[in-house]
Amino acid sequence: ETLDVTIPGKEVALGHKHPMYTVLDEIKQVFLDMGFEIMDGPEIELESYNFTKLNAPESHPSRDWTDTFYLTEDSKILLRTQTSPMQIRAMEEHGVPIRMISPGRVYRKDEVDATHSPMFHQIEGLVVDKGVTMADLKGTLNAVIKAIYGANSVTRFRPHHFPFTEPSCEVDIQCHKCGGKGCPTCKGEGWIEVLGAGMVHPKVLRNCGIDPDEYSGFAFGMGLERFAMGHFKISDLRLIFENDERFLQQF
Ligand code: 2NL
Repeated sequence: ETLDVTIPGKEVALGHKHPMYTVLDEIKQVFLDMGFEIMDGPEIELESYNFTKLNAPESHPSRDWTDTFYLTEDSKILLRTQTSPMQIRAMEEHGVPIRMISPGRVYRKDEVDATHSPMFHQIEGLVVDKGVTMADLKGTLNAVIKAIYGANSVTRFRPHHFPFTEPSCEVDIQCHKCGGKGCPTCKGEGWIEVLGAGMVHPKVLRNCGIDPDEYSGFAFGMGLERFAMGHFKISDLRLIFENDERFLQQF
């Protein structure tokens, strides 16, 4: 065990832990208890790992220079827009079976406002083994959500589309404030979106040297700031990054 002295400000002052670390540590523990490994990797990535191997077509809008921070003129090197490239590496290097999560910073060219930042944090997860089905996806994510949001939480799985999973879904929890009737907390919806998920696309498995006729898997992703904001009732995302002592001392 070594101490990484380059990790800044985990304990911002005696007795104060940054809210992002509180939620990160809590979510990591839930997955560790379920037998997942935690893996992290580079924030500077290759275009092939961030997009191509994930089945993002050449024309996909997220590849545009107005959406993604490219570091070279030829658009081959970029700041990762999600932590999935780490999961591609896990499949290629670690091999099957896999149960892992990859938390970390990701970058997108978004204007700063109360709910957007060009740098934010994500946790993605990946399970690959023989015979993994949508039932495993639902069972695992329901268990995770109950561990994080409480045993009484009610979930809803809605069909969605991602290039890297098929089928894909988004997962909502019923608003704990109004019980689904609609209120300011859920913006009148009755439901709050918490994560995106799906069965790993056979092309993505094949791109990583895994035979989709033998193995299947599910993957998911969630934004950590959004979770922290809901957990601590933080109204403006900018507060999380500004390091104002009056904010930090509340945790
Ligand atoms: C979201 C949705 C998602 C994934 C991430 C993934 C990774 C690999 C293969 C397939 Cl290597 N999928 N990741 C899958 C579905 C959803 O994130 O809303 N994120 C904030």
